[in-house]
Amino acid sequence: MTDAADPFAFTTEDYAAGNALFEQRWTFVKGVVGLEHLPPGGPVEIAFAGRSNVGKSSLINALVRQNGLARTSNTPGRTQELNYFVPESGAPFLVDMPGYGFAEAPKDKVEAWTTLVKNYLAGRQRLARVFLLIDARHGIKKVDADIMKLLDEAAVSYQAVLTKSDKIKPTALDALFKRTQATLAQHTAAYPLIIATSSETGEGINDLRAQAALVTRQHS
Ligand SMILES: Nc1nc2c(ncn2[C@@H]2O[C@H](COP(=O)(O)OP(=O)(O)O)[C@@H](O)[C@H]2O)c(=O)[nH]1
Ligand SMILES: [Mg+2]
Repeated sequence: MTDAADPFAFTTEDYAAGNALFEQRWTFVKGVVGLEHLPPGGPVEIAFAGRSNVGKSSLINALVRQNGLARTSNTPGRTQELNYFVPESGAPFLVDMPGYGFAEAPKDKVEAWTTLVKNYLAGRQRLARVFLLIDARHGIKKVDADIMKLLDEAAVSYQAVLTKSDKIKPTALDALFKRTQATLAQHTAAYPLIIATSSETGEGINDLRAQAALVTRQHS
């Protein structure tokens, strides 16, 4: 997916750092229901954002090789907190977020966790990168575009991560890749590299590990 001429290509060292980061034992720190409960400033944070059911929790489990660390579900809207995970080394925090764009839960609940997500994303000083998960079958939706706008305005670096790549044909994935690239080029805070992943097959997981390690190093 990347070649030697690509300034965003990962090096052997990046992959090694990614492996080392995720070979450690990761643990759950806490679930946060309101901004006042956020851990006080500390390690750099990397957040996993995206629509309900896009595969946020599954991706975290794939990265840490610990099924069940982050709770996954077939029922959209199950995660209603910011869930913090930490490796033995103490950094970074990975933050599993409630999904947005899920309309079937009670309205007041949806509003509460949408507010939490937005306030966290726009106002968290230690937040170094948002992995913005996009379902490879669906592409960028209006709710994603709204979040991208919010992140642009808050100048928070975000990076598109395509999920469930095992569910579509390579040609379709290629087309989505190009479409997503064109869209991201118009967004000021979007990091240019897109990573396609599958928590089922492991595609892109080592790239994402390398990326997380790079972000952590750059912000520590
Ligand atoms: N085929 C496939 N299914 C996935 C993948 N990632 C997640 N899923 C499924 O999608 C559903 C939602 O996943 P989950 O991680 O709970 O999504 P979240 O709501 O964004 O945290 C679950 O049934 C997962 O098994 C993937 O890479 N490939
Ligand atoms: Mg989840």
